[in-house]
Amino acid sequence: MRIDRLRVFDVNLPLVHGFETSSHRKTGLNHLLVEATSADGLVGWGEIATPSDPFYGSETTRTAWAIAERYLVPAVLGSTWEAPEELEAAWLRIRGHEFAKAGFSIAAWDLYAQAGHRSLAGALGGTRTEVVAGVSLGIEPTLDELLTQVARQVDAGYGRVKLKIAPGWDVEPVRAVRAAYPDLDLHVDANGAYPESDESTAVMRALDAQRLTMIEQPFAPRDFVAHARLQSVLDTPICLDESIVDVADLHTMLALDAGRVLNIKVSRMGGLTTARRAHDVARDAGVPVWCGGMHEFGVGRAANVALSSLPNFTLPSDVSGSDKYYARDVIVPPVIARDGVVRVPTAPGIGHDVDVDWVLRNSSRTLDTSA
Ligand code: OSB
Ligand code: MG
Repeated sequence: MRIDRLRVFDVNLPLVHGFETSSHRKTGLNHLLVEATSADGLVGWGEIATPSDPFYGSETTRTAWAIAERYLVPAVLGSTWEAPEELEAAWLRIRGHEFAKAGFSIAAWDLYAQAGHRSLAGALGGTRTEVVAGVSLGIEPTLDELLTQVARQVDAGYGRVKLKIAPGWDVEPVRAVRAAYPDLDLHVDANGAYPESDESTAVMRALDAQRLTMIEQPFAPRDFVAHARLQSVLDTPICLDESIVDVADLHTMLALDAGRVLNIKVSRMGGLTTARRAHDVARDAGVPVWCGGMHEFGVGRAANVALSSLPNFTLPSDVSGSDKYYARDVIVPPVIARDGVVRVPTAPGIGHDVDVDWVLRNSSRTLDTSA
């Protein structure tokens, strides 16, 4: 395989419903789409689903664009490879910038699957024909508005709901949702917003009594020891998200018992190869995983669906239907969830067509490079 042409599109789409986390609120997303054309005319797609601001991780849309233009496009263009991990070796010496790398990794995997006449899920080793989707709900201005959002998603058929929490918006909203839905598969995500303190421990113990499936990333990403100390006094599993950017981080989590569930994000782990490796390591350690989302457009969302078809993705993934986020997605058909379940495509590659006209109409700039 050789990639002879790369295009990177700087795409903006408005969100159907604004989303607030512990760090900030957003009403639209600005992701980069990567189109890779092989020497024999196959076209693969990837997505760089970085937030615009460096509040989730250190990357931004602008840093991703700069790294893509200066390092990743030159590394990828014209190089010859058999399997995606060989192509990824071309950027091994670039430290960090996992979201930027993930966009090129997904495009390479899409090409690789198409060349083998296989679905992306099949190429990755996926075994499920459908995956269970959950929704992630942001912080709402009032409890009533939160309950309205939960009701909307439960009525739409989703059986798992994750609530964003932050200091001042935690025990009370969780109790309210739990009281209204005693049997709902419910969990919380703090995005690292809590300091390690007696007060935070008291909040987490109160949440521990709410029968949550997990408490995601309560403390700062690099603070594995704080997570281990908290896990030792909680029954509810801690799930790590931001803390785990490579397989070494996962080994640290396992060695310290700093978490008992892993959220695998293709973007955060620098692409599908590392994401799959993390799945295997977690499986061997008996740690369940699920696929987290970054509000991906359809290209990244389709990659998440394919990854979620691997056997150890035993918890619902953030692969809700495109319509939860976007009035019109960049792929045709969009990702569709019925009764909270998404079918895994069987067509070659990501299994959806990219609506290039819609991509172009929503792009503020395009990088177009040929070998
Ligand atoms: O922590 O999972 C997170 C979105 C932006 C930044 C961080 C996170 C999220 C989500 C999105 O929760 C979930 C989704 O894509 O449905
Ligand atoms: Mg998270």
